[in-house]
Amino acid sequence: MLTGYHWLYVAAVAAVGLASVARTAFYYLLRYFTDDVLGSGTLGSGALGSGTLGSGALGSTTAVSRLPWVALGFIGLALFQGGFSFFSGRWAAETAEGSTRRLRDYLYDHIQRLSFAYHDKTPTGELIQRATSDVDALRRFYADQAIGAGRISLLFLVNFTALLTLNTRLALISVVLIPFVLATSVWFFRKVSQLYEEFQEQEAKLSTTLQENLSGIRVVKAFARQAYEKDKFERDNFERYRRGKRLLIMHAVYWPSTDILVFAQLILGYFVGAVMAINGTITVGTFLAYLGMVSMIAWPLRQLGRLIVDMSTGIVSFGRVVAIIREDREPLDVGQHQPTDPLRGEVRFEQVCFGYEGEGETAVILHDISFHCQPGQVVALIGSTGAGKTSLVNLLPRFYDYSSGSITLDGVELRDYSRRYLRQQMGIVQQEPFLFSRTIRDNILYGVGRSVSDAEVEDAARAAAIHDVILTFPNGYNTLVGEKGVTLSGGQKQRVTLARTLLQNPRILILDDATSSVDMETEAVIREALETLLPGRTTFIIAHRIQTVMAADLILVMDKGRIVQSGAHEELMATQGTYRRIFNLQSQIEDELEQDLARVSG
Ligand code: M5T
Ligand code: MG
Repeated sequence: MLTGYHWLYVAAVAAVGLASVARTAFYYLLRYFTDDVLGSGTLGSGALGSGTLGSGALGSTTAVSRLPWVALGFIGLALFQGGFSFFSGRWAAETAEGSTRRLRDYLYDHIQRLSFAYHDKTPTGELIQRATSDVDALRRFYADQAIGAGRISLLFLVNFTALLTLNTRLALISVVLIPFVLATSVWFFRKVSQLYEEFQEQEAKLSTTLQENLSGIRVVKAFARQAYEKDKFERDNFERYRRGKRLLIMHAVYWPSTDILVFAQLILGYFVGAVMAINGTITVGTFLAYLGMVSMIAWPLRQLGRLIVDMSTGIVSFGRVVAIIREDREPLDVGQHQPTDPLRGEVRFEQVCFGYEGEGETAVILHDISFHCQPGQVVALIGSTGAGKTSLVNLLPRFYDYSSGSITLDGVELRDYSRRYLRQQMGIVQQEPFLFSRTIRDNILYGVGRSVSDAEVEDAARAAAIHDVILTFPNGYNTLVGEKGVTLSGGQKQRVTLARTLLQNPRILILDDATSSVDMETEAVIREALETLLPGRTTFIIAHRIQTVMAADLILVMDKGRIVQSGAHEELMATQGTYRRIFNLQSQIEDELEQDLARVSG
């Protein structure tokens, strides 16, 4: 996670260590100043008293003449400490910000490379939460907690060593209760980890609710469900508050409970020290020095415990982020078959079965699908909703992989092609059109890997019967789509995505209900344009209108995941079955419509 920042981080910890050494040296200098320069000798000349700052060099001079040196020493140490603190802070910040920036970039890239199946089962809000809040917890971990823990550990080591040199027995007595402080910290660490995890889960749920309700705001309003959604949100939010409070209380309980231990530790030390001083085992000066020094190890240690507890958030978040990173990416470039010739577009399905991965058992959605189409043919799929038409065409670009049977493209098994190649060769207009909040031109140009002239963009738009509409927008092709620009109608959106796909000039064209929101007249215009564009490319058209599918070379009638009829229009009309029923139904409705129109105008 710190790749590339390891050494900077080590430097940051080292700098903070040097700064804390300088801090301790500061006290030594203070002692030297008090004992040897002022000559009061209050603290005696125990192990600490002399020698720290090479008193030899200063030894022969008078007390007054030493003053400037001591002053210089203080200034030097202050500069030393300040400088190293600064560098430590700077480097730690750079590590934290830099590595989390990279982590965020990586995470985004990783998320967009995960499979369709993963995205089907993972709520968007959950991913947003992990890519933002959890990454931020990691940043805090590196910027404050880890470095703080390093600093305090060093401080403890330096001061404890000093204490050992003062009086070993006293030093050991001063830390007997420390294991309990640490054990308490570990207990709190576990508790807080668990509570924090629950809190993050709830927060992710809340982001999911928020994200979903905002995307679906039109539905919420249309059904006047604001009150219901508000209650739902409030419930989720209250749960978040409850868990957040529990977490904070747990943090709050930490200080007083360790306070008791630390005070007990201090009092024990003071007591034993006092007894030793009274017995004459140690001098009063040493006792006084001890009083100062022991607090320098007890309080930081308690703070260390607190930092360990805080670090739990970073560690939990780390786990949450890693859980995403562990997910396998959808391999884009894996495929044994490296086609050299341009794709012809012959497609053969043989007894293909497929089901979406779900919790537990996978329900079969497509049963024994078999058909064959020559290069350049038009295959139409028609059938009731939920019959599996979208699922069938989704197998072609390998959005999902079929579970049994075989699909071949130009005679090669689909699994042997890389996904990237397939997706480059296939243009798909998806059933639910999606446009980005960019200009119309950018939306049409999306995914076109070559430089394209304006004329080409306009030709594609003309073929999709959207060119004239675009010209009526305030800025024509440069009009922004979405929240900051125009809102397109369903049919307009479909036609923009159609133009986008046509511009891609794919060898295999997949139109999933691409003209369902377009009126019949416009559809006829599109159909005409497509006819001039289609030659040479295999096309799959999913539609509900017979007129759209009539001209296809092969019509597949689907029902409940099976192909119930297949053939060309004339063949299907000649046999009793679903197709003829749909045809008769639709023509009947049209006839009635025409009669109605005739009556109105006549
Ligand atoms: C067929 C299920 C869906 C339905 C069946 C796209 C999709 C579908 N399904 C999933 O479980 N996950 C998915 O991502 O599969 O659905 P379809 O293939 O979308 O049917 P269709 O395209 O023929 O229907 P329509 O309404 O688009 O004409 O049971 O739950
Ligand atoms: Mg569909």
